Amino acid sequence: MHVPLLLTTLLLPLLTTSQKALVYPGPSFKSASATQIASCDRVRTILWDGKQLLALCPGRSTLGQIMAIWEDQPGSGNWQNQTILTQALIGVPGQGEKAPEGWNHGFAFSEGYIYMSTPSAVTRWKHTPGDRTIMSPNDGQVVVRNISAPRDASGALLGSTTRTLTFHNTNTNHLFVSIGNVADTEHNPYHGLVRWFDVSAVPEGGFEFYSQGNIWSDGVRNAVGMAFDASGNLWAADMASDIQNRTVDSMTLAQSHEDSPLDEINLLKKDEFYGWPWCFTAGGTGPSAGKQLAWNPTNDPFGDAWCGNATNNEPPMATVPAHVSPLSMTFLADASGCGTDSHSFPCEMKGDMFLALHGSVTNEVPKGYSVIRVPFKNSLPQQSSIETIFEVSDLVNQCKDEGTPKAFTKCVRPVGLTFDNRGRLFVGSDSTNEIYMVHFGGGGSSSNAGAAGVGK
Ligand SMILES: *[C@@H]1O[C@H](CO)[C@@H](O)[C@H](O)[C@H]1NC(C)=O
Ligand SMILES: *[C@@H]1O[C@H](CO)[C@@H](O)[C@H](O)[C@H]1NC(C)=O
Ligand SMILES: *[C@@H]1O[C@H](CO)[C@@H](O)[C@H](O)[C@H]1NC(C)=O
Ligand SMILES: *[C@@H]1O[C@H](CO)[C@@H](O)[C@H](O)[C@H]1NC(C)=O
Ligand SMILES: [Ca+2]
Repeated sequence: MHVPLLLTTLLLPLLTTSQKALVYPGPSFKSASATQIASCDRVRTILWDGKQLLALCPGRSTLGQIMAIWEDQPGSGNWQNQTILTQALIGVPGQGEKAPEGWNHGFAFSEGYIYMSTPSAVTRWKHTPGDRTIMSPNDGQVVVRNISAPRDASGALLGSTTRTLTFHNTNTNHLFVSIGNVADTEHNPYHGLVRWFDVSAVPEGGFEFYSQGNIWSDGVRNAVGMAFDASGNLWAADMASDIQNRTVDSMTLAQSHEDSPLDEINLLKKDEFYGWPWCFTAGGTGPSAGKQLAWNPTNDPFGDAWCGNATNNEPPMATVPAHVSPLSMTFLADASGCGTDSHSFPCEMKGDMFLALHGSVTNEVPKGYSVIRVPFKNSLPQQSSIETIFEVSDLVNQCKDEGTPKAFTKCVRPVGLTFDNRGRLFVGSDSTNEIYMVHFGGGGSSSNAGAAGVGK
């Protein structure tokens, strides 16, 4: 089932004299172009509230912020911005006084509230589309509390700490919260799953995550990119384990790590199990490629036969290469305004999934560092038609992190992803603090729209 991602040829950015070169090498495109519209400290998630963009920027040390970004006239290209909420780091009683938490990724808007998550809680603030009034940090209401966020003896958080938030497309009070793993080997009721809450009636002090959250899907190792499609199906991009404790197709752990295990695009069905911590999707080109295998084939009953049986372990609907880290997912929806003008993504892409791949940090040859389109047909992803929309140019020569030899983190690392209502795609890069507008049909250029220089 695994077909390698089709990579586009690298195109160097074409700069006209009126455009400034980007501080970091800009992305290149197959059939789109991009403009930097704002900068925001460690931007992670971007959403469209119906009238403007909102960016969640956790910051690097002290203050997280929510930034509103809008055009003075729709389509003018004259971008404005305003920070509407800031958050100091929060000490969690009994846990996090030493290493306090802040917003780190989860961000959603529904029914008059914006929702943000920390590793331990989900909190909401009232918000009206287009409103840019500065809000008080004290006006937040806790919606979900006591999400299991274990810490080591020094107080540092263990395991996956993002809690992705998304709302059902029609049941707009149904909040879905994804929590990743702590250990790669242990199954427990607190981690590696998606729970949901009806936030039309929030109990005093918020829902207790474990006892008052409804399980939607289990065995999902670390679903950070997560979104509903227009048919009401919940999709999640699951980052597979970095460990590989077995030989696959005669290759040892070290030999197969480059291509295996694959990161997964899963259709999350109610009450289904997705394999963590026992199963993974083999990559590579050998006879096992695309198969569901067990990390430990002698771990009765969770061996290869168990993992390969879809009654026990739902296989992914599509895959992306090993370790690329799909951190954000969005769809070109009816409300996304395809075909509005010559910059819009075309309507033949309506219903398609777009994924931000943050990029690998353990592969010899870096992979990801791009935004891809996953075409959908009859409500299902079409593996063989996956294409790159936006990718870092000259990654290998210019983007290497000297301290971490397998990380290529000095350039753009796509993480936030949303469409507006004019068919334009917006991409946030947490490594460079940049927010890009990607419009279709430009043909391989990128520019800086005069936003403040980026820094690291
Ligand atoms: C906010 O917008 C103004 C006007 O376009 C621009 O000069 C400034 O750099 C922007 N600031 C950020 C943080 O993006
Ligand atoms: C918080 O969750 C843990 C499990 O992670 C549970 O044991 C504990 O009772 C919960 N605490 C409260 C106050 O609900
Ligand atoms: C790895 O394999 C060994 C023996 O084959 C087993 O003891 C261990 O639990 C396995 N680890 C995982 C993560 O499955
Ligand atoms: C798959 O698992 C189910 C449930 O354990 C079992 O009933 C079924 O026979 C299995 N299918 C195969 C092909 O082994
Ligand atoms: Ca799986």
